[in-house]
Amino acid sequence: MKLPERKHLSGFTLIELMIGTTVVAGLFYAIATTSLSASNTYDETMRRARLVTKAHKVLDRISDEFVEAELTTITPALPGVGASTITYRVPGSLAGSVITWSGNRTIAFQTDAGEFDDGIDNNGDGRIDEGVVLFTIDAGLATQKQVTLCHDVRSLLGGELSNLGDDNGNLMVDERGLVFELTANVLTIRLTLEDIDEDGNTLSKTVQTSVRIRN
Ligand SMILES: [Ca+2]
Ligand SMILES: [Ca+2]
Ligand SMILES: [Ca+2]
Ligand SMILES: [Ca+2]
Repeated sequence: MKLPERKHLSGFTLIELMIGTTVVAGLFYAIATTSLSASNTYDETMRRARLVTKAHKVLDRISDEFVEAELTTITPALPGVGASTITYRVPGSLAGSVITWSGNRTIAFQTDAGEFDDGIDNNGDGRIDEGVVLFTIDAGLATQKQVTLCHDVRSLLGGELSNLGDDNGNLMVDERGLVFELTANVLTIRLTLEDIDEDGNTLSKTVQTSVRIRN
């Protein structure tokens, strides 16, 4: 008696199923990784844009001060010397033909609250020796007023390391994240801001502008 032939079953073998599952899982992984990478790139681009916008707003505010400032009152006045503090005066009232000048004004890098210039993150915000841009009106007088124009200023200008050398090639050694440089009647202002995301990644951007001082 002839046994009935075994009917061939269509479908997948176990090995085929395993291979198929692996391929699909790999595809999902590739898609997820690509999406995550694109998302991270987008986030970083947005962070950079926000940091640059913030830095330019501060530079615009500082530049406004020097539209009125008198060249001869600006210190430091030595060409090619960068400083993290600048002092100047602006015209006050006019009595007859005599101009009364304002008290001294200063714009300066100052180490942020709770932070010390010691190479350590004292205030636990993830930044080391970070500073603020401090604007002072009537410096040293009873009428003195101070306004913080910006936080998150990097301890040193972009590309600079604390090593007694000029790492970024601008002829200044270990310069601060805020630098003023006066050459003839052109004032150049450089500012480096830094941002830290929730994973502790640091991002910094440096912007600069130049202002022609009237003389
Ligand atoms: Ca800090
Ligand atoms: Ca510190
Ligand atoms: Ca250096
Ligand atoms: Ca330098």
